[in-house]
Amino acid sequence: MDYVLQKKLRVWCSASDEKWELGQIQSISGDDVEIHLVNGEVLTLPPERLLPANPDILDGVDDLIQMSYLNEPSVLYNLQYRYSRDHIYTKAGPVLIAINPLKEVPLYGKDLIRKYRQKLTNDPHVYAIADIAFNEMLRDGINQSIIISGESGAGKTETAKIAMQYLAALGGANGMESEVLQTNVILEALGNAKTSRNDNSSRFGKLIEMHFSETGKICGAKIQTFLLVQSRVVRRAPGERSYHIFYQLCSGASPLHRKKLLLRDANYYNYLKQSACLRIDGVDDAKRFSSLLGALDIVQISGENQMELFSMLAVVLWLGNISFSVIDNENHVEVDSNEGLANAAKLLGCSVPQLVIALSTRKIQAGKENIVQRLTLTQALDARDALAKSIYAHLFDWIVEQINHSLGTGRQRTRRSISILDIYGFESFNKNGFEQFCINYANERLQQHFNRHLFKLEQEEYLDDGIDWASVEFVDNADCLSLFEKKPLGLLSLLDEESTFPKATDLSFASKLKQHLSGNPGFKGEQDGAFKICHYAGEVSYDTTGFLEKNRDPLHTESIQLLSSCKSDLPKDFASVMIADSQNKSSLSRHLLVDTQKQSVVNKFKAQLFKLMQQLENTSPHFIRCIQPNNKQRPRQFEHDLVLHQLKCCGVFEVVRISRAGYPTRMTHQQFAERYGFLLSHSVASQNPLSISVAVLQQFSIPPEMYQVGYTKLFLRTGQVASLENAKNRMFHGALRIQRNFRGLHT
Ligand code: AOV
Ligand code: MG
Repeated sequence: MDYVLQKKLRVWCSASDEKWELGQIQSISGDDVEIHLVNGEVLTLPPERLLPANPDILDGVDDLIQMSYLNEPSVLYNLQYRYSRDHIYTKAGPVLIAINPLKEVPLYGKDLIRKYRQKLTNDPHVYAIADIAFNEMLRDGINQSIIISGESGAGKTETAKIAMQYLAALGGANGMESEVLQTNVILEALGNAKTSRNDNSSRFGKLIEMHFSETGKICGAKIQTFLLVQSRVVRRAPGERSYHIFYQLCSGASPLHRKKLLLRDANYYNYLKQSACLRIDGVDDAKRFSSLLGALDIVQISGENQMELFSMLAVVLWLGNISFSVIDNENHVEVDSNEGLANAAKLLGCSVPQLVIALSTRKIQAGKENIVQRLTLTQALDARDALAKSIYAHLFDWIVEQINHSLGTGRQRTRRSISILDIYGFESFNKNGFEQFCINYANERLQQHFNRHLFKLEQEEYLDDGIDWASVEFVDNADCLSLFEKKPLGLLSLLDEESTFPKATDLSFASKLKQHLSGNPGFKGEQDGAFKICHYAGEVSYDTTGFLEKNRDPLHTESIQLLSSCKSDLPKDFASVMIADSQNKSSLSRHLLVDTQKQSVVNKFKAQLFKLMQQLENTSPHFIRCIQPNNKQRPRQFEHDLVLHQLKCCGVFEVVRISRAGYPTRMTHQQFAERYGFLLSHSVASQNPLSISVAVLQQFSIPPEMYQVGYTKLFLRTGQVASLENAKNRMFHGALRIQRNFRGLHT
């Protein structure tokens, strides 16, 4: 206990386990402490039910490292105190905590941007983080990154946009800034959707790299995306929606567009109406569509390309309306000749019979001959859905490519860049499938990067330089990552292996996991093909249904042939990408007889994540942690347990502990001696930088607990450089005054 129980001490008391209340100690007798609560109640509790509260002068401090007591109720109270006053941002040492306000807050706009730029305010803010990144980039010529993490719905995407707005305001000059900002409108239309946790949930990961000129003007940008969730296009939970763009197109397209695209209302399409949710409260899809058109123009996507984009979306919608009839008792089907079929063929630029063949038959090699086999109902539905998903996924990649083309062509690449990372947040629903498995794996990787920078590297630097440092423990998620990535017996390898067996099923996959991973404390095999993983952010139970199919992501040769024979350009382009992909073959498909040979989905995703991590490692990182205040997406509701859980999972308490005990300023002895050595009033016997540094510290009476002298560097606590800089300035000014006086005498 680092405090003494005494009369009048402000304390947090927990009479029950759920709730902490603030009070003041009135009397202590033996093990009974009498406390007067703020609400007037009087309680008598044993000391172990009490924790010290911070003095009220510290209420609502803007950096948690300033708190005298860093216990859970104190931190929560401080955050809630600020949140209820719309101060949604708080620092936790080097990390910015952002609690989602779930309503408009008066914290943004030109005036505030100017204030942060001119350093007229010190309030924690995304603007302040972006400002630091911007200055460091220009000053040190080092690429920077702003890494935004948090659970689904916590506010990452909004935060990313706020950071981009700030950088665009600083670096705006030639219209490039509005192009960069408008990419958000396009990508959100195609890659975001309403889920049960967030009406605008990102279903893909994004890294946007903004490039600046020597004078700090934006001169280009590059967007990289990660694994878009495809299954949503054809299926999702009730009450959720497919990608925004479908609803926007259906309600906002002009009569001319509607005619050209053979378009109907959203509720006409099976793919859209099946989850019984066509609208989002407070969102006008038609209006959003006109913003989308504006954005496409600003980003210089040509009218022709826009039309191609829309017609591919219409193809996807019409594909969903294609139906099949069973024609024999083996469940073989033929394609119904309906409007869906005719319209999909027309928009694709292929003939109806070509589409029928692709959706209802498959060529099988028997000996030296090819036999054409009819598909069963399930196979045909899968083939149809696979085609729709694949067209959508390729369309998404294609639009990103178009955007990158306009953001980057002809403009010089610089070494001055700021990358902003916004991926899908950690998810735990009642039912979790392959998508959550991938999303949560990505979040584990990101958490590892966070741990590495804030805990490992930070502490290693102290130890390497031989300074006195009591290590702060933190929850390392390396074990969970290894559960995923270990070879050959990790989750990803086992999934890939099982995916190569044509006869394997989701259940055989589940039992394989049980067989090989049951000894792992982070894994638990469950009933009915389910399994649990102990993630850094909590336990999640996954249902293996669909895992193998989604990992193989098969698109039949027939479908690829269909696309390459289409008259429209885009399907042909997609087919060539698919063929190129399949040449990049992996072990996955060598055993699969009919489908394209390509890398498995998790394999590709893992490679993307590794590349991303490598890119981030080459930047100087700035971290923002978004926090979801409640599960209802409602403003002003601050649920203690939920917030506390998120703070604990991401290690906020440890970050604060380390930075409080730490020495944020580091300079090599050489640098320090060069910068401050001339302040010495007497000469030092040895001219080596270390001796000079120590002499400077002594001359300015920097207390010994404020610094540590390492083998190569000097480590200083917060505030110490400022006092040295003051001394330096005073000396400069003094020298100037003397010089001026001296000149005065001679003129
Ligand atoms: P996410 O990106 O973290 O979730 P979003 O950034 O989409 O979460 O935020 C969810 C919603 O919270 C937004 O649509 C806004 O309504 C609201 N919101 C977030 N930040 C702010 C803010 N600073 N001011 C006002 N409202 C805000 V996910 O993509 O689901 O992981 O996958
Ligand atoms: Mg998002």
